[in-house]
Amino acid sequence: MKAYLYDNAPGDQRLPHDSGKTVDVEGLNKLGVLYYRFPDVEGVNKLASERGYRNRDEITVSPEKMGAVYEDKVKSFFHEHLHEDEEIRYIRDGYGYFDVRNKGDQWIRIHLQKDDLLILPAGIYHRFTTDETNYIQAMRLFKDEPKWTPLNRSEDLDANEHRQTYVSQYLN
Ligand code: KMT
Ligand code: NI
Repeated sequence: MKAYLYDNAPGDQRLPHDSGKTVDVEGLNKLGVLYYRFPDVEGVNKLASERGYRNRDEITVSPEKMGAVYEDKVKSFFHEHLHEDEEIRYIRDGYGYFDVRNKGDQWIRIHLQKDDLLILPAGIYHRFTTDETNYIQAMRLFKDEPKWTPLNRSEDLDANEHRQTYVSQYLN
């Protein structure tokens, strides 16, 4: 895992966009973003049972797996959104970027690789993209029914109760 401020330069979303300004794990934690490294799935099982995550699936994002819709999928994952639940991803193979908004509404880019596990709190604005390798395999953890509904950023959404809870807990 490596995290840094996004440079906002033009160019493909899959390029590193590294401003050179590093963000450490503590900086992520202040935003409610939790990072773990689990070399085997035992650690994930323990975390899942502690947090009440009873279900999981695996997704592969790559042109090989997705075919013609790959480019569209990658673009859609990159729309800024939030969820009303935590988003937990455990990387099984490959690489990907999760971008999250910080206190000043700047993007922090988090580069994940195999064995990294990331928890995004409910209500945080974020987006995802593959990197230049165009390949990631990830485990998605969920409590009951999969509920991935992305709510795209808008002024109206700032009034959402999950957003408000997040803001009052982490951005004040
Ligand atoms: C997300 O939340 O955008 C995704 O699930 C993308 C694939 S998981 C690496
Ligand atoms: Ni999401």
